[in-house]
Amino acid sequence: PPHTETRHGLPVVDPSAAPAPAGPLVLATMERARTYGPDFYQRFGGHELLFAGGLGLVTELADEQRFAKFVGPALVNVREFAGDGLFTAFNDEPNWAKAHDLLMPAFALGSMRRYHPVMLRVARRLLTAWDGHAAAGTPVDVADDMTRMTLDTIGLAGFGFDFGSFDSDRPHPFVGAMVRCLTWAMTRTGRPPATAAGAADEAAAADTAFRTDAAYLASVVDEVIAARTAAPRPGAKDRPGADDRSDADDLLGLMLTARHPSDGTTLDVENIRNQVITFLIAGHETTSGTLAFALYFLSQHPEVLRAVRREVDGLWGDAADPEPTYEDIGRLRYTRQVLNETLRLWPAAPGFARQALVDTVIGDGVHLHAGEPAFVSIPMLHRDPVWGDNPELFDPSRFDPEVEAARSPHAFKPFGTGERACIGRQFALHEATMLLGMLVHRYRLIDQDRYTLTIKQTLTIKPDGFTLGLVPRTPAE
Ligand code: MNH
Repeated sequence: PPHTETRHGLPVVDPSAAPAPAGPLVLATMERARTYGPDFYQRFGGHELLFAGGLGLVTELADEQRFAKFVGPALVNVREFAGDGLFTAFNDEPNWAKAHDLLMPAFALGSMRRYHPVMLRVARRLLTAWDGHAAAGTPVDVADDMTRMTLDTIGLAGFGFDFGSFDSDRPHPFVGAMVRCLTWAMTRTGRPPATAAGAADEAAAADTAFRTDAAYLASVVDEVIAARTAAPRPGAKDRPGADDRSDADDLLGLMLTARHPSDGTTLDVENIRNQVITFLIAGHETTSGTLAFALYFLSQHPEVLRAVRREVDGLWGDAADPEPTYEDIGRLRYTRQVLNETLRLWPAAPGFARQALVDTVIGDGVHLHAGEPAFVSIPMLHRDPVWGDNPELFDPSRFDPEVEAARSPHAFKPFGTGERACIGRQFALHEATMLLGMLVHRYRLIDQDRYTLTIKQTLTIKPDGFTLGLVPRTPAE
């Protein structure tokens, strides 16, 4: 590594001396880790933040006795539109534990049985759209269509609300407003000082645009809640946006009616609004990115694609329109390994932050004082030497059960860690495994533009400008 100052034996990277490479933040962090090593400090203004990407430090940061989630500057910015929703709540905010307890049952593995029919219904919307492209010989914009699918799925499965994303050539306006809000949250903290020429005006304009977008997101939330709480009246199911499901044990039903055993109260109105916005965003944005990356990897790895085909053909044979059952999804083991390997190389949410609860020492003499944050770079953790000497190679056999069992459980953290880890993991994996299986069963995926992977980052990452050609397949092919 280049000569630098050190702190507790780790390099201190000073952006004024070594400017961040241009491009997405996640790539800049990876580039730094390749230059200075997986663990380093980065100077920001007057302080230094630890970036951890090696298995040793990350294992210690995962210790819930000494560390907890840190709601850092970017998430504090997200609080401007998601408030004390689960993802952005502070650890000691009572609404976090309350909502966590009330909503956990909706995410237990068994609950996926309930969501399965809705997920299948939305997956079929995507197939219908893609059949049209296959017939017309036009390519599909992969990330856009994955976003349509996952947004409609969380809307219908969680809230009985239909975004109808496949009825339009443009993504639902919710998506654009959300992407701009997330980008605002990510970039707000690193803005040039207001004294720089034009900077104050630019910042004010960005904030005004943000307020407009945030108000729009809030209006969608109102619509979602109103569609449920408005007194049922004849023809209610014909209202735009309203779905015809009347049972109330989905996410929104729990939010509105479940009472916490400790004090018998439900979530308060403001918190429900924050949870709805949180789940509409967290429930689709990362799953769609993961699916888009998985299709990219499949298009580049014919031998892996063949293995997925063998698996889905074994279940569905040459059925023109298979009807995947809930149990089928658990049988798609190799398909799930493909998703895990995708999440290893390009974890859609590429980092999370931890905070020391006590003065402590990690690794080889790295002191952290109580309250001090550290940022975990998931893509670097997922390229640690524990993954072998060719970590860039896409190889789903890394997740063969016996291989996985022999590896540290801390080597793979695409869903974060500890009690603040992702609540929607089973939901995402069920939805994504089913869709990937159905797509591979139905189409040959043609990389007709010889796509080179480029990453686009909002807070989460996606392949940018990735398109595929589709040819209907007969399962013998
Ligand atoms: Mn999800 C937290 C990644 C799908 C809802 N999610 C997290 C965290 C990561 C994450 C990482 C922890 C962040 C942190 O420590 O600051 N989530 C993912 C990925 C996928 C995903 C990679 C898909 C693939 N997440 C989903 C889905 C839902 C969801 C689907 C909802 C249906 N996630 C959440 C919520 C939290 C979260 C809610 C916050 C949980 C908490 O803090 O209690």
